[in-house]
Amino acid sequence: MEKEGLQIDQLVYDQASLEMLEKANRESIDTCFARYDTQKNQCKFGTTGVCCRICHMGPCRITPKAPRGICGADADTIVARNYLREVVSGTAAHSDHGRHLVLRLKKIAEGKGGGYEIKDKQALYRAANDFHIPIENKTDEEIALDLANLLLDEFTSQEEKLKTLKLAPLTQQGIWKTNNIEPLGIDRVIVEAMHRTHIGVDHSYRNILLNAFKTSLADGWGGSRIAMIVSDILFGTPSPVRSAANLGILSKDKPNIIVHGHEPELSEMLAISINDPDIRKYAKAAGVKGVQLSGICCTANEILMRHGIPLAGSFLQQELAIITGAVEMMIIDVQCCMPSLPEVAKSYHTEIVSTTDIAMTEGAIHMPFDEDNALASAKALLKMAIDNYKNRSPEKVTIPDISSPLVAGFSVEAIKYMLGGRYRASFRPLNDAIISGRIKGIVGIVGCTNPKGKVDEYINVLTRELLKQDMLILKTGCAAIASGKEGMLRPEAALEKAGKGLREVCEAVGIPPVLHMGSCVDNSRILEAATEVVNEGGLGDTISQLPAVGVAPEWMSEKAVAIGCYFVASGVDVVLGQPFHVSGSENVSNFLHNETKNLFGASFHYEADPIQASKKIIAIINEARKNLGIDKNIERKLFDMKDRREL
Ligand code: NFS
Ligand code: SF4
Repeated sequence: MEKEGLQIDQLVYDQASLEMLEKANRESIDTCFARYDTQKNQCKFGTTGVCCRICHMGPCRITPKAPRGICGADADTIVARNYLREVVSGTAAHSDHGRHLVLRLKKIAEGKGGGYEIKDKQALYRAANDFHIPIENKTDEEIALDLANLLLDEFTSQEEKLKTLKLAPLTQQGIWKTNNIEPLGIDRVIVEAMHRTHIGVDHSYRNILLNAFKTSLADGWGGSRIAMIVSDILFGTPSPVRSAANLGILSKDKPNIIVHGHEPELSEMLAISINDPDIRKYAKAAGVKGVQLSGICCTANEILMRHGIPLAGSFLQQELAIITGAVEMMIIDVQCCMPSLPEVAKSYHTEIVSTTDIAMTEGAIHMPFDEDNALASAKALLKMAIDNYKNRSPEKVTIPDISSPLVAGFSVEAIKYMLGGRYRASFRPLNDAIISGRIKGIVGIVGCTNPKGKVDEYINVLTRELLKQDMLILKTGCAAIASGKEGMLRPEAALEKAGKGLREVCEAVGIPPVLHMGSCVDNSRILEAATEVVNEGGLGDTISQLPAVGVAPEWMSEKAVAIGCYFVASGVDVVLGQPFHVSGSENVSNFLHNETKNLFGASFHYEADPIQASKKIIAIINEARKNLGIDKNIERKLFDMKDRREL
C-alpha cells in the first residue's frame, strides 16, 4: 500500500515516474518510495558507522559512554572496518562480472563460444598490444586465448601486482607504489580484506583505509577495466548511436521485454535475438508485430551503447515500469534488482524471470540462462514473453507518453575518432580546448539514484549548472540515464544549455555536451579518458593535476563506494551527494575527506546541495587550472606565431 500523506511530487523529478507513482497510489501498490517512508527513522548507529556485528560477542555499538566494543575495538576501527567491507563487496561485484566475460572469451578461443564470437578484432589487437601479447603469425583465437589466460591470472595472481595498473600514467603508478597500495590478484585482495576485517586482525584505521583504496584499485583498474576490455572484444567497442529514454518507449501494441541487471552476455544475446527470423515468425503467429526490448539499470546502458536499444529507466524505475501494466516480462540477472519485483508484478501479468543461480528471488520464475546455448536460451525467453502478451489487461495499462531522444556510445575510441577523424584520431583537440579555456574542465557524474532525495533532481540540477560553466560532462550508470530522460544527451543540448566555449567545441565536433560512456563498469572508460588526456600532454603528468572532478550525486550501492575510492586513489576529487556511513569516527572522516589529498592528490567531499556542489567543483577545477598555469583565458588568434612557423 502506498502511504497516506506521501507527497508524491517530492519523490521523483521526471513526469513519467510521477505518473506511475500516482498510478501505484491508486492501485495500492507498494514501492520503494513508500518503504523508504516506513524505514525513515534510520538507525543512527548504522548511519554513523559505529555498529559492529563482526563477531558474536557483539553486536557492539559505540557511544560516548561505551567508547569500545567488547573486544576493545574503538569507533575508528569499527567505522574503518565497515567501510572496507563495503569496498570489498563493490569490488567483488564488478570483478565477478569481469571474470564471467573473461571465461567466455576463453571458451570462444577454445572453439566453445556457444554462439558468442570475437566481434571486434581491433579491440582484441588493442588489448593484445596493451598487455604485450605477440600477435604475429597467430590466429585471432590464439591471441584471444593468450589474452584470456593473462586476464584470468589477474584474478588469481598471488605474488604479482596487477598488470592492468600499467595502463595508468607512469607517475600515477609511482603514487600507488609510494603508498604501497598496488593490488595483487583481484581475488587475493578481496580475500585479504575480509581477513583483515575479521575480529582481532587489523585495528589501525589508517592501515584499514589504505587497504580500502588498494582494494578499490583492483576494481577500477582491475575487474571493471577487464570487464570493459572484454565486453568491447566480444560485443563491439561502442560508437555513437541514437535512441531514447524513459517509460514512454514501452510499446502499446507489442510485447514489452525489459532486461534488468548488469551482465551483458544476457542482454547482448537478447538484443541480437529480437531480430531473429524465428522470433519474427513466432510473434506473427501470435498476432503481434514483433517485440519491444528495452532495459533498466546498467545492462540497459550496455545494449544502448552497442545496439541503440532504448532505456526504459534507471534503478528506481524498476518497479514503476511494471506498474505501467504493459510489461510482459522482466528478465533479471545480478545487481540492483529489487527483491520486491515479483510482489509488484503480482498485481499485473508481468513475469519476473531470474536467470542466474547466484541471484534468485522468491516469487520469480527461475530459468538459468545457458551461455553455452545462448541464442536458444534468449529465444526461449522471448517466446515466453510473447505468449504472455495475451494476458495483458488493457484496463490496467497506462504508458506515460514521455520519453526523450538521445545519443550514446562514447567509448574512448569513439571520442578520439570524433575529435580527430580516422587518420588523426587523438585527444589533442580536447587538451587544446581545455588549455585555451573553451572547456574549463571535465566532470564525471556517475552512480545510482536514491530515494533519500528527489530522484534525479541533484543529478540534473548539477549537470545544468556545470554545463553553463563550460564543463564537459562524462556520464555513466543511472546518472547517464537521468540525463537521457532530461534531453541532455542530444547534440542540441549544447546549443541550449552549454556555455559559449563548450558550445563551440560541441558544435565543431558534433557531440552532445554530456557524453554517455556506458554502465558502471565503464567508469573505467573515464579513467581511460583521463589517462589519454595526461598522455596527450600539456596538462600535467598525473591524473590529479587535471582540471577534472568525479561526482556521485545520488549513490546508494557498495559498488559506488568502491568506484569513489578508485577515483580518489587515481587522483580525481570526488564529490558525494550522500555521505558515507563514517561520521562516527572523526579520524576516518578526516582521512577520507582530507588526508587522502596528501597521499593521492585528491579526496572526498560531501555536499548535500547541487548548487553548492557545483561551486565546490568549479573551485577545485579553477585551482587545478591555476596550478597548471592555464587560468587565464587564451584569446584565440586566427593566425598565431605557431601557425606561421608551421607554414
Ligand atoms: Ni552503478 Fe548503482 Fe546499479 Fe548501475 Fe544504477 S544503481 S552503482 S548506476 S544500475 S550499477
Ligand atoms: Fe564487538 Fe569487537 Fe565483536 Fe565487533 S568485533 S562485535 S566490536 S566484540
